[in-house]
Amino acid sequence: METFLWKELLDPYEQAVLELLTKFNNIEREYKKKGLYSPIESVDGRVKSVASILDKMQRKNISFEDLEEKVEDLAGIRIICQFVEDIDAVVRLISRRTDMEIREERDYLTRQKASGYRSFHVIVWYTVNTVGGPKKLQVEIQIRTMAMNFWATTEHELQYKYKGELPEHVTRELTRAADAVTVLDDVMSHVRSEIMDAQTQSTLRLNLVKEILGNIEGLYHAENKREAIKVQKEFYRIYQMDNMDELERFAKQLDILSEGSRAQSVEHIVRHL
Ligand code: 0O2
Repeated sequence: METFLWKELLDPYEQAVLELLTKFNNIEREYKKKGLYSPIESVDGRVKSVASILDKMQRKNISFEDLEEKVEDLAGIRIICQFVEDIDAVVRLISRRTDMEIREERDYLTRQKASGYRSFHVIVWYTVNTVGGPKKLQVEIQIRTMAMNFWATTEHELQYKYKGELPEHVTRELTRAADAVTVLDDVMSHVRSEIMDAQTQSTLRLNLVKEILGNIEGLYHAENKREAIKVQKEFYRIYQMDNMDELERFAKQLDILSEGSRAQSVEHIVRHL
């Protein structure tokens, strides 16, 4: 039998995971920068270990020739959401992208697995550009809530501990826990709009503070040090009031002041040309 070059096979998958992690993290950042609620809470990714690939090949009777086609999760991305509703938003987001093409969707939310497992899987085609040219490969994206992830991680560990032969009492407890997860996600859905509101407010506040600090720094560099120190003192006072309206009013006034200061700087430069 020929030597099987695992590293050669898995390197493009490693690249795909790294690229997709960056892309999904950027989506999250973009939402937050705009002061919007992000349906993506966190992202994780991995290339399947050789041991786990071999196990799956054996379990499903997959040959080395069929490996890349039939083991669809050589590259795996896991997207964690806060609420069940966000899962749908993430799937829609993926379907609109031009850099990945959905091959298959597996809905284990409406069709929960017998184990109690709930998650939404999307298998996508994704192209990586390697030094050897472009390579189109499959990536499995698992999308689930934090509660579903807690259950799946625990169950996975227990499966490992008991080598896939879970004792009856453990299976029973896992079923109870899976039901509790469904209830928890359902309850959380009811407070979703309130939590989303709180998060949007907090992001808006963070962005506003960033803008204010940027303007104060601008004033300082525009030869207006004394003014900048005065404004900064006033900012600390307003900040302590913990009142968003006051903070917004202050930011608007500072904007006007900064505009004026910028105009003066330009005038100053023009005069000295
Ligand atoms: P690992 O270690 O996570 O890579 P199957 O035939 O059900 O085993 P299939 O047909 O490859 O799996 O596709 P499916 O059902 O979409 O499952 C792919 C992955 O989903 C699994 O990969 C798990 O990560 C996760 N998953 C599926 N079912 C369960 C479950 O009952 N419990 C937990 N904890 N995870 C599950 P692997 O290769 O099995 O494992």
